[in-house]
Amino acid sequence: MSGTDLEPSNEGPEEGHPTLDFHPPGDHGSLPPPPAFGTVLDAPPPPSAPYRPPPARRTPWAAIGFGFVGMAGVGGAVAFTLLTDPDTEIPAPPEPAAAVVASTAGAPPPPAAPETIPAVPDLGPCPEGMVHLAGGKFFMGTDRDVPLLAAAHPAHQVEVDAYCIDIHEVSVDQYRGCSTKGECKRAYRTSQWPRAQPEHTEAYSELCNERYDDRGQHPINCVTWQQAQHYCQWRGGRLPTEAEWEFAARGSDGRVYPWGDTVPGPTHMNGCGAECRTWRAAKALPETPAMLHDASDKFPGTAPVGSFPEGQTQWGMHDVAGNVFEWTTDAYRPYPGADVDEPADADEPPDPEAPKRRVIRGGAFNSFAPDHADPALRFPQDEQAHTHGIGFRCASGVQ
Ligand SMILES: [Ca+2]
Repeated sequence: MSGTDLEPSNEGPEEGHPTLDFHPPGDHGSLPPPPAFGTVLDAPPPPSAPYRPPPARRTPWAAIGFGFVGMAGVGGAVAFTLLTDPDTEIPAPPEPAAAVVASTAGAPPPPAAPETIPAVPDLGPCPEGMVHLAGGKFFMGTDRDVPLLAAAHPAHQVEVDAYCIDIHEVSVDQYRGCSTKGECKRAYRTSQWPRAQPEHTEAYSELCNERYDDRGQHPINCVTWQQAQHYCQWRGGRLPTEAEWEFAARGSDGRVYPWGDTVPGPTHMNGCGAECRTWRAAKALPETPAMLHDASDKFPGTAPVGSFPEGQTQWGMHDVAGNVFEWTTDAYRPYPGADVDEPADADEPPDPEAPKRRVIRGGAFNSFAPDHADPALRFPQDEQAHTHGIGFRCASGVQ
């Protein structure tokens, strides 16, 4: 994942909980740190990284009148219900993808998930910049016997209702549209997380995009869960639930990656390729234990959103895998039947005011293994953390 986060802890993986030994963006005790912005890199920006502006606005955000509290409550309740509904014994095949998307605008259904042909986002009844998903059933999580995915065990059937979700990760310019008006707190210029070492914090803070004036189209990062949630509320929405995020990334057809079954390459996502190793060497950092691929994706740090069109989802969402991890609204809770010894932050804590760990999804620019691109990947991160490897996208109910 992001070089900093999904790296194993300094102590190494603990037996029985291999997945949870990886920390979300911010930790870099032993693994490949993410490329830093502002650093002289060996590779120039990719030529084919044009930011594709969202389709024509159909419905103004303000007109949605979406009540965050109500929606969050419903979404949370739905997610909780789904996550506590042990359907692990239902090995039935997922519902056909056709049941997922439906356009109320009469537009034709999206293409059958071609892996290289960019999909045309279906706005449906959603605001500008968001795609409409009609909802459907899918198997959330995975049964793949991969340590990195242990927290995503087991796969269990979940059904989500219709919702809208951002086509792109929220950009620096978009976030500043709120923070410069005093409506949102400015993003941090330092990267911080619970187990961050001082020397790491200093190095990785270079990656906080708020520091730069020429990163407007890059994803905003170094924001806490509350900052992300507040921004989405300001727009009239909320952060997506885990179930909504994974459904949007994978759909119902059981594909392995957001774009299909093709193993991640340098044109699918902003992950950790050769450019990652070069950057680390230039920083005199420990060599990354692995690379997503041997080629360079040309971005040792974040890339402008929408720079990897081949990696978009069947419904036209970009950067679901890679670039930055994304906050979801849910507090961490092991899936029913999961063999992990982790507390469920979704449960009522002894101290109601105590910060919870929220689930982050999607991997980041320092993701060094194909499994990081599996939509089932999930990590708990302290909601007060603000790291270089975590950004977000917003969701909302359908008007
Ligand atoms: Ca992402």
